[in-house]
Amino acid sequence: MVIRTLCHRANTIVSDPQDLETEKSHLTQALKTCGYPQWAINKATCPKPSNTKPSAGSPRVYLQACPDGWTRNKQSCYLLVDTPKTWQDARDACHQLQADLASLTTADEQTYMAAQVDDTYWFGLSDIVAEDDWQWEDGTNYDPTVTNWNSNEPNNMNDEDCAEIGSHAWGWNDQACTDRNGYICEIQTD
Ligand SMILES: [Ca+2]
Ligand SMILES: [Ca+2]
Ligand SMILES: [Ca+2]
Repeated sequence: MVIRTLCHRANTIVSDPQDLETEKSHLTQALKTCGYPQWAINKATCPKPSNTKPSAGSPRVYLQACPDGWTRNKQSCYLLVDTPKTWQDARDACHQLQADLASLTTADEQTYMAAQVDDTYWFGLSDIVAEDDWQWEDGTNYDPTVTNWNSNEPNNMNDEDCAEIGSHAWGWNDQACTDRNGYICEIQTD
């Protein structure tokens, strides 16, 4: 920190050589006082004040945190949005956030989300393409033994093709895709 501060000062100094020599000896003395060994002072280089490209091959930093306002469970971040939208508009809204409607594909994920919701939300499951051929938005194969449908659902009453969570018992119901619900977006991390 001391080096950075002093380097910043050094970068901003425009003066004659004698002043610079005097400044250098002051700075060197200040660094010694702070406990920096001489070799560290000699090796210290000041970053250029202008933009400098990161060197090629520098290690990539993986951010483990979810975006602000999102919640994490295992390898996923979730956002519950209360603004009512049709299922397709909700899917588009998640895409705008670089996310997808949530695919609740495991028992753990289904239990987790059941505990999160206190209202009805769309998630990423539909049989829009072909009746009773349920498909997850993230491409996971639909396993009818790993679901959380409420009893007697999905019933396709009056042609319901989109899945909502949070209707009675916090389980799932198939609902008309043109109805308006809040929705759950998911970002998978790794
Ligand atoms: Ca998921
Ligand atoms: Ca259906
Ligand atoms: Ca239904």
